[in-house]
Amino acid sequence: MGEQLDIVGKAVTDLELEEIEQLVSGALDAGEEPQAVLDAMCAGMGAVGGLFEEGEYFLADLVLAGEVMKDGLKVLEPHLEVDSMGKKGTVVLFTVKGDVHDIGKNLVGTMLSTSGFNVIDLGVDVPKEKVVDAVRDNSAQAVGMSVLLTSMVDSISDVVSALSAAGLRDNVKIAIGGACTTQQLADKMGVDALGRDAVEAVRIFESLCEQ
Ligand code: B1M
Repeated sequence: MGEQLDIVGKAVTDLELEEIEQLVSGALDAGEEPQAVLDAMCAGMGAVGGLFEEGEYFLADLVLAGEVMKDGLKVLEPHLEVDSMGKKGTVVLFTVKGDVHDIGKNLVGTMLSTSGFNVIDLGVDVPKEKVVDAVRDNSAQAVGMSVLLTSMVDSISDVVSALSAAGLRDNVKIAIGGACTTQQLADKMGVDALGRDAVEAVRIFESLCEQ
C-alpha cells in the first residue's frame, strides 16, 4: 500500500474526523486510484472493529468511525463512478430489520446508481412488509440486503418468506452482503447471491438482472 493510502486508512482507524476529507483529497490528488483509497478506508474501518472487539474502543468510537467514513466517502464517491449505460434494472436496497449499519449499504447504493441501476433505498431496520410493497410498487428485478449483525440474520429468511408469500419470489433475484455474511449463509437463507464488496455487488446485480 502507498504512503498516502496508509495515511488514509490510519486516519479512519484513529477517528480523525477533522482530517479525513483533506487526506482523501490528498490521496486522490497524489494519483491514488479511487478504489484503492476506498479499500484503505475499509481496511481502517476493519481495524476499528478489531479495536472494539478488544475493548480498546467503545460504542462512541464506532459512532465516530461511522462519521469519519461518511465524511471521507463524500469526497471519494464522485470519483468512484463506474459506467452509466442507461437503466439496467431496479434494485430495492436496505439494511435488514434490527440492524442500523448503513455505511456499506450506502456505498453499494452509490455504486449501483452510478452503474446505471435504479436504486430504491429503503434505509435501515426495514420490516419485511415494506420490502414486499417496494418490490411490488416498483416492479423491482432485484433485492439487496445488507446485514452486519449475526443476531439479525434471520431477518434475511423473513424477507425471502414474505416475498414468496406475496407471490413475488419467482420474479425477483435476491442478494445479500455485509460483514457477517458468507456463502454458506446465503445458501441457508435461500438467496441467489452473495456480494463481498460494493464492486462485486454491481457485478452480481448485472448478472442477476440479465437472467
Ligand atoms: Co457496529 N458492529 N454495532 N456499529 N460496527 C460491527 C458490525 C461489529 C462487527 C463490530 C465488532 O464487534 N467487531 C459488530 C457485529 C458483530 C456481529 O454480530 N457479527 C457490531 C456490533 C456488535 C454493534 C452493536 C450491537 C454494538 C452495541 O450496541 N453494543 C450495535 C448494533 C446496532 C444495530 O444495528 N442495532 C452497533 C452499532 C454501530 C454504530 C451505529 C455505532 C456504527 C454504525 C454507523 C453507521 O453505519 N451509520 C457501527 C460501526 C461503524 C461498526 C463497524 C466498526 C464498521 C461497519 C462499517 O461501516 N464498515 C463494524 C466492524 C466491521 O464491520 N469490521 C461494526 C465499513 C463498510 C464500508 O463496510 O458495511 O461491511 P460494510 O460493507 C461493505 C461490504 O460488507 C459490502 O459492501 C460494502 C463496501 O465494500 N456490503 C454489501 C455491505 N452491504 C452489502 C449489501 C449487498 C452487497 C454487498 O447487497 C447485495
